[in-house]
Amino acid sequence: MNNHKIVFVNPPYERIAAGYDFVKHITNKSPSLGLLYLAAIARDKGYQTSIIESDIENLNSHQVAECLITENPTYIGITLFTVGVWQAAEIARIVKQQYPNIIIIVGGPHISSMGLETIQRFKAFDYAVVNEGEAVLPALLTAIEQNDNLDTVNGIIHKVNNIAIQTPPAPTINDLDSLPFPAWDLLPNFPNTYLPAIYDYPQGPVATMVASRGCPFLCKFCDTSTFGARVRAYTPQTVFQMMKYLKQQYGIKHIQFVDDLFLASKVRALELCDLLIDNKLNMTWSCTARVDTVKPNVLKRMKQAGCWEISFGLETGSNELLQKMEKAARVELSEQAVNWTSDAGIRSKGLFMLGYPGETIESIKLTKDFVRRLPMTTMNLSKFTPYPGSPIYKEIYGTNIKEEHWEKMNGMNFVWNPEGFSTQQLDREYQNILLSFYKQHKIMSKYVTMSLQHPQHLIRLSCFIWGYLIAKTSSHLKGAKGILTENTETTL
Ligand code: B12
Ligand code: SF4
Repeated sequence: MNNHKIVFVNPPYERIAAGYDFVKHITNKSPSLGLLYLAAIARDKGYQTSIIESDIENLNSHQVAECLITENPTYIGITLFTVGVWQAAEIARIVKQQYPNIIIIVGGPHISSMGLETIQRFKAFDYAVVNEGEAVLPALLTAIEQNDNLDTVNGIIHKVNNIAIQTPPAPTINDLDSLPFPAWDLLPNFPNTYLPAIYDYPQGPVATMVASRGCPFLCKFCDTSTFGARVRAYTPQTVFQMMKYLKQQYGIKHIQFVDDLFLASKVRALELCDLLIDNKLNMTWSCTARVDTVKPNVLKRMKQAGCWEISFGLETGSNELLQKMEKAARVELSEQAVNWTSDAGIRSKGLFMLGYPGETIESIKLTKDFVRRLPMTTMNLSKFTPYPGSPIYKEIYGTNIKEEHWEKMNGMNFVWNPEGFSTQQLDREYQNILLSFYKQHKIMSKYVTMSLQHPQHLIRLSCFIWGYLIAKTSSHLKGAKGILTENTETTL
């Protein structure tokens, strides 16, 4: 053990849009897996390590700063999604006011795409780690402690005379099996308070895992900067061992794989299925998949191995828009994949997007028809957001950093509108698409059945309905005709 303390922070951020408070009862409460890996590495290197999960622990930025001031660690490591940058900067500012010598290091998806601009802009962030952190963070800490030349540490951003300087990228980690297991034991109240969205698992407790990193595709709305294009994977044996560990150590019953491309290799996926079946692990799990990677024989085996739900990035019912997004999939292929999944007895969750450049009244209509045709159990609709790091960001904003939009970049706000649409119009269509799916009799009865099967779901569902009714009434009283948003200006 060395004398240094490091506290990792997942900062608070607005998960939802104004007027949608009730949604928090059904949203995902997953911890930052990235911080769990980094905490495990730091602990192995002898650092005293802890984690603050601000939202899940219900802490605002001032409360997080207070905890950090009480702890007074040598280092603070903050993970940054674009949506969390401002609040993280506020935490860093308050901490630095009290203890200017605490070293604040940031990393995460936002830094992998916009690190240099962010470090230059926010003075309280001392260093940044770009892309994967497991090898670079210890190298940075050693260099700081030994007063080495920081230019020799690849994959970081540091400051010289207040000018941010980025060193060449560090190599990606090839052998995922060499990493320690994420430090779930450092999470406050794990696993009980880390539940995903209400209907995303049959039975808790739940944990998230990755079986691979990286994605070679370039869908224009997607930010793949952290892990890059090369897919690297755990061996199926290690994935199995990790699942078994979670079950034995914490009683985890359901795993959510959050890889970009869980089915990148069918051989690996089938090998994992065989291990799960042969060893009767008896856990359920869910994953994401591209529609062009599923086949009936693989789906059948996945079902036998406990696969409960697959999330597909279906995006829209318009082939023209899919083409504009540079998605390889087409509507017909998506339909086939969801049908095969349903035939195999696995639930499908469709991930859709509204307001992508080129969206028209016609494409919205195609999406409404499409969602009603598909045998999905759940659909998520996000409001198109040009995230830094996505190819579309550069097309829309060029090299501008557009920081005033960052706090709204959670998929629940329209920060950019396609030609011919006001935000209010898009918000109305947003509700219409969701309602055209969820108001179907077959879907409502599925949800009633699921709620009756799991009392935990029933409690959260009641909170959601109660909140929804209050929000809807208040929206009517304010003259917004039931549109659940307080932010009706057109933001361009
Ligand atoms: C699981 C997941 C979630 C989960 C959990 C989020 C969480 N707190 O980690 C949930 C469902 C809650 C979620 C929500 C959102 N997500 Co999300 N999510 C993912 C997903 C699929 C995997 C993340 C993951 O666990 N990766 C594995 C771990 C090991 O990697 P990691 O966390 O990035 O950490 C590594 C490095 O980034 C770095 N690092 C990270 N933090 C730090 C800190 C320090 C100090 C250092 C040194 C290094 C470092 O080192 C880590 C280890 O190598 C990614 C896609 C992807 N491929 O990453 C999208 C992704 C991160 N999500 C994204 C977005 C936009 C969101 C939302 C904002 C909106 C939305 N529509 O979903 C919301 C809400 C924001 C939030 N913070 O919760 C974008 C982020 C883009 C951006 N620039 O902000 C991504 C990249 C998707 C995409 N391709 O566009 N998400
Ligand atoms: S949407 Fe999926 S397939 Fe497309 S680039 Fe992102 S992670 Fe890869």
